Amino acid sequence: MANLKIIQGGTVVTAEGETRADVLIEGETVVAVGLDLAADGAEVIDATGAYVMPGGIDPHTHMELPFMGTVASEDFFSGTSAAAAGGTTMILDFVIPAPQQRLMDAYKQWREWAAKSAADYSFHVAVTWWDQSVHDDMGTLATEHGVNSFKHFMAYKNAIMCDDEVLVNSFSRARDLGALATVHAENGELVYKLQQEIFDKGITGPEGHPLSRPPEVEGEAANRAIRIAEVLGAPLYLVHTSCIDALEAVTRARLEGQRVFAEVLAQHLVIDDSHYRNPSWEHAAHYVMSPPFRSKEHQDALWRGLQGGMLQTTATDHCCFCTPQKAAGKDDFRKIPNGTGGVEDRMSVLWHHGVRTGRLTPSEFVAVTSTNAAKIFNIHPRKGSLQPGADADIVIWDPEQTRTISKETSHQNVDFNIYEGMEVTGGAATTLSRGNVVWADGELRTVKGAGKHIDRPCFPDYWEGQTKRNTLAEPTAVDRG
Ligand code: URQ
Ligand code: ZN
Ligand code: ZN
Repeated sequence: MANLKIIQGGTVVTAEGETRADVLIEGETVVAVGLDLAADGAEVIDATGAYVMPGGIDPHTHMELPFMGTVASEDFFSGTSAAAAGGTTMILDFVIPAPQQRLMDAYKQWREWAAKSAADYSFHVAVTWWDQSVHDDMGTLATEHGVNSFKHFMAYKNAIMCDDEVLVNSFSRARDLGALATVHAENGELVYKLQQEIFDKGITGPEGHPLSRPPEVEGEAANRAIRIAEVLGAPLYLVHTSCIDALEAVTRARLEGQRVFAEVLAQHLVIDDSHYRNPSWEHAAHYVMSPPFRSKEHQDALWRGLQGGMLQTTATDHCCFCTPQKAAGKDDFRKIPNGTGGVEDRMSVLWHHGVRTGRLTPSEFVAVTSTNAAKIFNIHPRKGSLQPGADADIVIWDPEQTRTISKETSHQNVDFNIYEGMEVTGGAATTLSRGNVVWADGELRTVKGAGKHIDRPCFPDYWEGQTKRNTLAEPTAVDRG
């Protein structure tokens, strides 16, 4: 038998429940989960006193993203390595074509960048403009390259922002392909106008950023995207839902049976907007991301949304810019590259603030950090599960491991940590990527290029149950003789 490993003595936790069991791995694949497994000659990995869970899936990262005149400081190797140190074994990143750039050309570029990844990855592809070639490339990507999700930025006017015409064309195309439309929901026209007004008032520092993107701006876009998707019968996924206004739009739609999914970032659950008024410009600038951090009542609502199933996935939107890069906006907050890190800390932050507070059970933790994303993006049970036949992407989770998050001890390639000083209990003791140990004993053992691209098939049959707008009876012509 090929190289056998057995993870012994742990409590296996999946989205379905938890049980004392061992996990037998042959090569890159889980072959058995249970007790008294035949494991002659297997390497034993001791998990006594620990949980054994599917490795985390982060459905929203931006490694080495060219953005706002610079390039994110985390690349695909360092980013997937930092992820492994935190228990995450797969990322879903984004191909973001420039307007007028062929989607296929951008896709090939990102595939080249991602080849250095240490663990598995896949890509959402952004639609940032529209013509027949975009329509055609979406088809090629969906049928030949395992892309089943297409992203739309409703923010970032004069850059990658989609207007309603693009949304309508692209949502329809995604629906017809059996692919999922996803959105960054902020009204980019309102942001642009508010930025101008705030800057003209002489507010040039990072405190101007949240003022130009209030929750209403996200709520409007979330509702608009949801309504467009409803009329077209297109399933929809909202990334980084950050506020009550957007959560209410998602909740209304889901309660009416519309197929809408929503994601929340770990940082939006535990960090508030007070950082924007920090006396240090650099400190405040490192919290400039979009949507911005919100006041406390929004965090409480997001936790309730996560607990109540209105938010299904957690992510990080890991998009790092070092202090000198952030300084591009020293005199104008509109020029501060938007983005924060967190790919290494997501799972510990969610365990500490979610499971240890009683908000989430360990099974719910697995669902929102791994399994739900695998199901929504159609790679379950290969990913996001621990059943025989699954990839052996596994984290041995030490529920008592306590650490203080700091840029000094972080493996992320960025000179700031948004969770700096936060003490968290619960962390990855050992992480395996397709059966290979990539993190153990506090040491990274990642190998550049060992990660694989994961194809995500479309959902042809998925769309049959789509809700159409109730008033949209089947259109018929009038016979006027
Ligand atoms: O908007 C995004 O998701 C990318 C450009 C990362 N930056 C951010 O501020 N969220
Ligand atoms: Zn975004
Ligand atoms: Zn993003």
